[in-house]
Amino acid sequence: MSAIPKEEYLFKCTSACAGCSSSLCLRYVLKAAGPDTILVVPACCTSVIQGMYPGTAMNVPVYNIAFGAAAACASGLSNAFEARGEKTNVIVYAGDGGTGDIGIQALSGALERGTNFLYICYDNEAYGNTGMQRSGSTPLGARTTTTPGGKPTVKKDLDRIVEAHNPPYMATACSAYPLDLYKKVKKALSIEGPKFIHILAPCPPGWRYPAEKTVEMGKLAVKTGTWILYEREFGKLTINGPSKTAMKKPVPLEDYVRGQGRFKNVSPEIFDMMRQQVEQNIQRLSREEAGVC
Ligand SMILES: Cc1ncc(C[n+]2csc(CCOP(=O)(O)OP(=O)(O)O)c2C)c(N)n1
Ligand code: SF4
Ligand SMILES: [Mg+2]
Repeated sequence: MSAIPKEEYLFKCTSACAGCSSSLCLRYVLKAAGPDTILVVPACCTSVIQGMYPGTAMNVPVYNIAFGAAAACASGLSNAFEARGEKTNVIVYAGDGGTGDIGIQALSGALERGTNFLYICYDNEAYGNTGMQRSGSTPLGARTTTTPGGKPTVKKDLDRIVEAHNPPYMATACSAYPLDLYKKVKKALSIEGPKFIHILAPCPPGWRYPAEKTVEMGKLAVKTGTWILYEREFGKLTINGPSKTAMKKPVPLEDYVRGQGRFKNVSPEIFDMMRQQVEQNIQRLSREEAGVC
């Protein structure tokens, strides 16, 4: 495994909030992908972070596209590069709203057509760019500007929707484990066809925790089993490093929940439902890895 390259493709001093983990992830994604890459970015925090024309924080070309159209745009680019006999990485970097809600139709189409691209969803569990409204990815009980009493429904299971399309490679990652993310992007780009990586990206203003706790928050998501790191290669599931330990002996969920203002005042009933959901996910993925599902 080669060391992470020193070259930077996302420059310093962007307009990201202090402690923004999605911009940190993008930095590692681009280091893994290298200069022969085009990034497709729909409306989301990243389209602000990239800077305002004629300035830019990006050292690769970026195609900004309408909120729901990233995967369709990437399909066209991928086909165009193929027709010209050029090998360029086509990577979508989109938020959870642009992926699991408004962009799901375009994503489904591109996966089904077998588009040769990498789709990365960085999941801050809300519509961050427009002021932290709830998205389908917002977890049960979380307060957002449109769910001031806590979200009454559970987080949409985007990964199972993607899995139903049988892509050759899909994985989860978390900003608190950048080397794991880096390796997954490298691997994904070495495989032909549609690839999908879902990154949990803690967001200080959205989750309401101090900026300096952003790495700790990601680690707690994984250690409590709330977010499970895995890869599914040609249908075969592998649970990755830190999640192996977490799934056998998870840290109490309270440790993750109590550090976030968005979960303030969650009732004991909702908290029980959150815990049950974590346990169910752990069991489901453990069974799948063991081949007993
Ligand atoms: C059709 C359409 N509806 C609404 C918007 C406004 N809008 C821009 S970004 C955004 C939220 C994006 O949320 P997400 O995809 O989760 O990315 P994040 O901002 O959290 O990074 C919304 C609602 C838009 N640009 N286009
Ligand atoms: S709102 Fe969240 S995801 Fe968006 S720039 Fe700020 S920290 Fe990053
Ligand atoms: Mg979001």
